[in-house]
Amino acid sequence: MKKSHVLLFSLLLSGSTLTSMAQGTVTPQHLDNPDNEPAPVFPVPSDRQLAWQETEFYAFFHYGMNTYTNSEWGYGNEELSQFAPPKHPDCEQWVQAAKDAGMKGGIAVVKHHDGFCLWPTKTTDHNANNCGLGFEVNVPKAYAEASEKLGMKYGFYISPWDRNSAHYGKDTYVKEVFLKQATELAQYGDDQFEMWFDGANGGDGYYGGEGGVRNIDASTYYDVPNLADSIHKLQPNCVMWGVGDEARWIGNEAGWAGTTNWSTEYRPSRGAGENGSEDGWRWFPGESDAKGTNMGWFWHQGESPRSLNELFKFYLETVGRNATLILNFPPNRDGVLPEATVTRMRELGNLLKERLGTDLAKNAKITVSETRANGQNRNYEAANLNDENKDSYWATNDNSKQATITLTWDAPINAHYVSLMEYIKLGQRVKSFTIETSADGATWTPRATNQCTTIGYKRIVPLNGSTTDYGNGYDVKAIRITINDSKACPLLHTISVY
Ligand code: FUL
Repeated sequence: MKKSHVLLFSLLLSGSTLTSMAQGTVTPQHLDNPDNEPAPVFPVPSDRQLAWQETEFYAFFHYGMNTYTNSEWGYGNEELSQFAPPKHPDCEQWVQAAKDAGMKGGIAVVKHHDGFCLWPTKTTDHNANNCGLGFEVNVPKAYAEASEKLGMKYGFYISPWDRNSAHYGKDTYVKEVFLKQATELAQYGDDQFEMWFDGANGGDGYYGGEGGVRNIDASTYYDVPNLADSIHKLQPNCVMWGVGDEARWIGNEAGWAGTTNWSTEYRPSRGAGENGSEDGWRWFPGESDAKGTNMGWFWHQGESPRSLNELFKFYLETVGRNATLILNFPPNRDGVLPEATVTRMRELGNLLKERLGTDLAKNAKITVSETRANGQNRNYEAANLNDENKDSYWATNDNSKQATITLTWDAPINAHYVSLMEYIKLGQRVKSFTIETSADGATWTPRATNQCTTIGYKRIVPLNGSTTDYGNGYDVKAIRITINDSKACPLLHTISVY
């Protein structure tokens, strides 16, 4: 900086300090930070990742050629005439069931590894519109329209691996087939929230009749930068899952994330991602994909939905552990979800409402050990924790990494769960916390010990430590949350008690 600039800068600085002194205000008046906002802890999520995370719980619908051939991975040589729905698949029924299950959206599979496409694509003849059905098949169109009508988020699964295409494994596949298909799909609806790019890449297949094994290097082959650009131009809020590298695979397909789960990561997309990495250099939040039924991803004769208790456990161990949950329910050969599935999904929605629908923290008085100094247009008070505004938050001053938050009720409440949400816009911070309950407001009992590490976007802690046994809850007058350690001053925007 030139000497004259330094002088001007210090004059400005002292000017502003003088102003605040003259006005007698106790609020720090930083030139560059009038609201006294905490500095971010990097990495932080993009706007797209933030909006995606709020989807929390959504459906997966595996439907396609496999539905009719009783398989999970078609080879790519299936006869087109095998695909035989009696009428256009009833996407609105799927989306309605997802809504009734308490989900906020869903992903429809429109091309699986067999390369069979469920829309009138220009890229291949291996598609549902060459099956002689007598009606047009356009699942992405019908699915996006149904979702928009019912106020649900939507997106599509398009398999990068294509066992039908003669081009697979060559450059022409990426340029002439895959990128074009993804771009075609990006035209459906105005606001897709996620595109699912599966990790299964290469192996044997029909490959236009040539057969054999084709291997690719997934980290370079799919030209992800170009793919991402093309999709984001049309769908700016669309997170590119998996191969697209904007959200990570939790890695077990069994409906659970670690009790410690960072949304930050330094490792690549593949493999176990249940915990993330505390020192990760990029924001790479976890999504858990799981089957809601007892057989495959696709529909099979004789399948049944998982028990309500199992599904609720999945929810607590994913959404309740800073991951999203994409739960699969396969439509059958009539292109509809079977009755038993629809019923179970509705039961799940009801159970979620019953157990996590009434937030008792709304009527609590909240006190905290420390409150960050107010800014001009922002305060960091405890009341922000139960004000239903996700953009207001409680914070401590910069140098405090520990704090306590106490909720008290005039009359005792019966509590099963405590839910905490960090203000992740400024990074994930909390490393360890404790929850205690008190029946009389004087003596305290620690709950769910050894589980309370990270928080992240959302953490739901069962007070009895169990994700399977609902129990009788605890009659309490007060609940105390102690943040024991944090990367920087902790920022929470919501506390809920159920
Ligand atoms: C896997 C695929 O190979 C399965 O068939 C299924 O689509 C699942 C969700 O992802 O990797």
